[in-house]
Amino acid sequence: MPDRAPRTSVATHCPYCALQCGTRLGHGASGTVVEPSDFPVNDGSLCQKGWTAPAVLDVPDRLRRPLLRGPDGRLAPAGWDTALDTVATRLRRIRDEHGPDALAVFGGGGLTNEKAYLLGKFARLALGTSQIDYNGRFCMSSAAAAGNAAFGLDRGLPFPVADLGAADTILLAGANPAETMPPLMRHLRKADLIVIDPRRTKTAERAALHLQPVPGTDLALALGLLHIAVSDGWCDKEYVQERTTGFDAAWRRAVTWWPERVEQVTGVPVAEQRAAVELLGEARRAYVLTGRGAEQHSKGADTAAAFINLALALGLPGVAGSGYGCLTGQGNGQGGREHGQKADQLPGYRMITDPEARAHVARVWGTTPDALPGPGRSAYELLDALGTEGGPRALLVFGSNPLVSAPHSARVAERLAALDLLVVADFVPSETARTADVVLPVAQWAEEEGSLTNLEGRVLRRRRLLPPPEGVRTDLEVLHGLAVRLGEPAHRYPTSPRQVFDELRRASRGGTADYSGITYERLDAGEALYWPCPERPGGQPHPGTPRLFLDGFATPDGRARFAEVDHRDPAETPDADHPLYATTGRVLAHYQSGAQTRRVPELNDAVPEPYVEIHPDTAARAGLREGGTARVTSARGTTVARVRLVGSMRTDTVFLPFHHPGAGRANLITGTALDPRSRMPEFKVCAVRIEPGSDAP
Ligand SMILES: Nc1nc2c(c(=O)[nH]1)N[C@H]1C(S)=C(S)[C@@H](COP(=O)(O)OP(=O)(O)OC[C@H]3O[C@@H](n4cnc5c(=O)[nH]c(N)nc54)[C@H](O)[C@@H]3O)O[C@H]1N2
Ligand SMILES: Nc1nc2c(c(=O)[nH]1)N[C@H]1C(S)=C(S)[C@@H](COP(=O)(O)OP(=O)(O)OC[C@H]3O[C@@H](n4cnc5c(=O)[nH]c(N)nc54)[C@H](O)[C@@H]3O)O[C@H]1N2
Ligand code: SF4
Ligand SMILES: [Mo]
Repeated sequence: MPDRAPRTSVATHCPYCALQCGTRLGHGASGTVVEPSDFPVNDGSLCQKGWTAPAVLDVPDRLRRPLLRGPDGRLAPAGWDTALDTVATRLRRIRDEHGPDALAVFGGGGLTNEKAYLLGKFARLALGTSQIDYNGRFCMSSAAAAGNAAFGLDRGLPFPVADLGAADTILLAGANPAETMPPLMRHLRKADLIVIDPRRTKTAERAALHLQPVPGTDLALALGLLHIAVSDGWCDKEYVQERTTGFDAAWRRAVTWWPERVEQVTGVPVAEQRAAVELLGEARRAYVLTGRGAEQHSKGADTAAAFINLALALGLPGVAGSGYGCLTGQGNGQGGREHGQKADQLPGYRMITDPEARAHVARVWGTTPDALPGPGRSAYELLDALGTEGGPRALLVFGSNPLVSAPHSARVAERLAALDLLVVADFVPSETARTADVVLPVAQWAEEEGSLTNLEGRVLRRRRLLPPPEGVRTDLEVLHGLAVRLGEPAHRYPTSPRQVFDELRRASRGGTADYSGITYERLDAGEALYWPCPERPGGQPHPGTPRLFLDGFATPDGRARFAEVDHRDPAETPDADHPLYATTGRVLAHYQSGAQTRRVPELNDAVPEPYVEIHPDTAARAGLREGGTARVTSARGTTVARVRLVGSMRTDTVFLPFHHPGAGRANLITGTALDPRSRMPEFKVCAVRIEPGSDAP
């Protein structure tokens, strides 16, 4: 197969975050080498993770053969036929005994568009289950819910990243791009930044104004900023009149959030609230952007909506040079939420409950609408139900490491252990893979073709430099192999990414995220294509849509909707037993559950163990010293971390990165309260106590 021959160099993109920095991969003396390309989002730069990404291709414990857990309880190598036959036989047996919803799938926002699409199809048709969701639920779901409600469509940034470069003011609510997307900072150099973060992050250090609220109080703060914008005359009345609906109802809530009340709840001084609104109001071009700090709450959707309300009152969304956006996180966090691996969705960002959507997708899949299951459980609810009465008894994981990254990890570990069958496809023995009954070794980014959609909604090609190591298959090949063994026709599960993409285009046609006009040929010719990009049979090809909403929003009447939202407390607030807030997040050197970056020596050396940031006074009261060990305990459990004294921390708050496994997992303490609209867990706030520990973390 010529398609499999190694190439000397390829233009592709970084395997990690949603910025999808452009790279060129080639062969060097000691293996694969990477350099940045002049792609507009990274403009010739990469972060430390991007530079070291090739190291993951050759990690010493790379999975190269399927593993089966034997009668002795150990994982042992097996051939592919044996592994896939075993999985298919056990899936059939469980389905015969307990019905199709006893089989479940957990996907990931790092999967290519093709994989996400085929995984959704595999779950609904080959397994016949409604029980599929993915880690994007932990990531983008709150902003997505708010964006869909306000604008009729959810595309993280409805404008290209480079547009930010011309802004006068940018408000970043709960985002730390200086560590999570460093090359993005190049586009933020000109603007005055307003950063809302309980911590003085590297991003906050570069801000004109840093608002440092109590964790979990952004909703009150956003209502307060709207209050000031309207009372102090910064509201764009003409825009509100012509381009929006629902202002009065939203204002009825915000009117009660006068600045002094907001200061009491959030801790942000009135003068700073006013200064923020002035910076935004005076700007000719301004943006409001949200990150996980504002969104990963049991009121994350309402909080994102409150920031959208503020942006609407200032007349920003749908105006060239200004806007609202959310910073999507994972490599394919955008595409991953469009092609049907979410419990309530079908390809094209269609809703699984919509009869027309079901009819369209059933046609493309060569089946009838009643053959398609309905909506399933959301990610945490799915994990929580594993092995329970009426819950799934088998789980297939593609592209996630929930044992480290899901909330309340002790509970998740217990549920995974209660399964009759756990199958994990991965290229490294992640913590979750190590507990599996069957581990399937798959190809990595530089070893396969595909496409991803970055945080701007731009569709990108991932290209193959090398063949996968001997014994390793692609995710598409794995899905094909399982589907056929489950009795599906082989042609329904193509293993060629191009063929899957062509089917995805048809499935997305007419949907919100319409890819039908995008082809590998157009992408390979260097066209910059942002969805929606419908096919125009016979006519000029559609140019794609870099900027959405300029002529109107994607709602039936073309107007954006203000949301009627009000503040509420987090599910947990400090009390006598647990007197501090804990919040969690990321550091530059590690990615997510750390399954990949902990295996790269340079990254692991940068942050080799879990730590907790604590204000020196708070630490002293608890008897903790710099470099010592802290036990951090919530109502769910205890995690162990190295103490870092940070003078700029709030004295009522501690911070833990969530990249480490074992006893140092931050998710041993996080809670399971879910946002009622998005089903997002409250990763960003829980109540804890801290005390000295004896063991090193
Ligand atoms: N280095 C690195 N980069 C990454 C990733 C990674 O794992 N590592 N992951 C990628 C992914 S999937 C994602 S989703 C993005 C996430 O990117 P970000 O949203 O930038 O990342 P986080 O660190 O989770 O959260 C951002 C900030 O929220 C703050 N925060 C905590 N609680 C609150 C609160 O109640 N209110 C407010 N306003 N802020 C709060 C934290 O202090 C933190 O600095 O990063 C992407 N890029
Ligand atoms: N406390 C706390 N917890 C959090 C968060 C937080 O801020 N605080 N953030 C949440 C967020 S935003 C996210 S996105 C999640 C992410 O957390 P996870 O879902 O655990 O994400 P990763 O660590 O990227 O796990 C991806 C796994 O899949 C593998 N993998 C990568 N690419 C592929 C592929 O193409 N195919 C297959 N088969 N495997 C692949 C990797 O090797 C890795 O083992 O964590 C969430 N958890
Ligand atoms: S910012 Fe994101 S995409 Fe760019 S090099 Fe770093 S991890 Fe990769
Ligand atoms: Mo994420």
